[in-house]
Amino acid sequence: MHTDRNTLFQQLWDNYRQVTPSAEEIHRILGAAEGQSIVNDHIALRTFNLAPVGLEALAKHFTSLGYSQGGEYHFEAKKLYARHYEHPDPLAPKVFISELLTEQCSKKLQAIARELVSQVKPEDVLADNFLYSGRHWSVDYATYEALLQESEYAAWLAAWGFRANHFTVSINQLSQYHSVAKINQLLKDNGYRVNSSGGEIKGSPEELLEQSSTMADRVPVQFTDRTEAIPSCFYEFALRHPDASGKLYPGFVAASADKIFESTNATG
Ligand code: OOG
Ligand code: NI
Repeated sequence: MHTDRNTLFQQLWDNYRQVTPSAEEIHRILGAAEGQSIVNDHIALRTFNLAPVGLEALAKHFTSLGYSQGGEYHFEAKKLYARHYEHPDPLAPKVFISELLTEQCSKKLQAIARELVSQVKPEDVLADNFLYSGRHWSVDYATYEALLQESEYAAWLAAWGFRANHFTVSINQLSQYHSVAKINQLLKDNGYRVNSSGGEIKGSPEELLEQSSTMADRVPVQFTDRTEAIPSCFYEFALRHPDASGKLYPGFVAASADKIFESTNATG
C-alpha cells in the first residue's frame, strides 16, 4: 500500500496516459488554454467480485490513505455494484470502484473469471503498485471475444487488468470553460469523439452532477496468441453543483454512471 496519496495518483496517471494518448493531449490543450494545472475530480477502477481482488481489496489502498466510503450504486442490467470513496481533503480526487457480480453471469463467464483471478497472487494485491499493475493473467483473443458477447466490462477487465480506466477533469476548477457543453465543443473541435450514450451531457444541475466523456482510445493489446487494437481508457469531465447546505455534491449519479461505463464500448 502507498503511504503517500500524491505518489499513488501520479503512478496511476503515468500508467493511464501510456494507453490513453488522447487524455494526455486533451490535458495539454486544456492546461494551455487555462494557463493553470488541471484538477482531477475522480478516477474509476474495475474488478471482479472474486477473492482476492474484490471491491473491498481495491478500496483498502484508499482507506489506508484516509479515504472513507461514500455512496453505493447498483447497475442491474450490467450486473455491477459500485461504491465511491472520498477524502476529508477537498482537493483529493474521489474514487469510484465497481465490481462485476459474477454469480449473476453465465456459467461460462464465471468459469473464465475464476480462471483469470486464480492467477493473481494474493500478496500482489497488497503491493504498492497493485492498482496500476495491469493484467495478472494470460488471456487469448478468443476468450476476450467470448467475454465481449456477454459483458463489455468483463472483456475490458480481462484485457486490461488493474488500472485507472479514466481520470476526470474538474470543470469546477477551470477558469475558461464553465460548462460541460463548452468542453464537449472543445473536444469535437479537436477531433475527439464524445460518448453520446444517453446524450452527450449526462446528469443535470438538479442531480448536482453533470458529466461527459470521450470514447476510449483504441490501442494494441498483446493477447497470448495475437495482438489486437481494442478500446483502452477514456477521459471524463465533471461539473459538481452545491447541495442545500452549499457544499459541492461529492457523490455520483447512477443513471449517468451507467452511460459513462459505455465509454469503453467499441462502437458509440
Ligand atoms: C465507471 C463509470 C462511472 C462516473 O463518473 O459516473 C463513472 C467505469 O467506467 O468504470 O466513472
Ligand atoms: Ni467517472
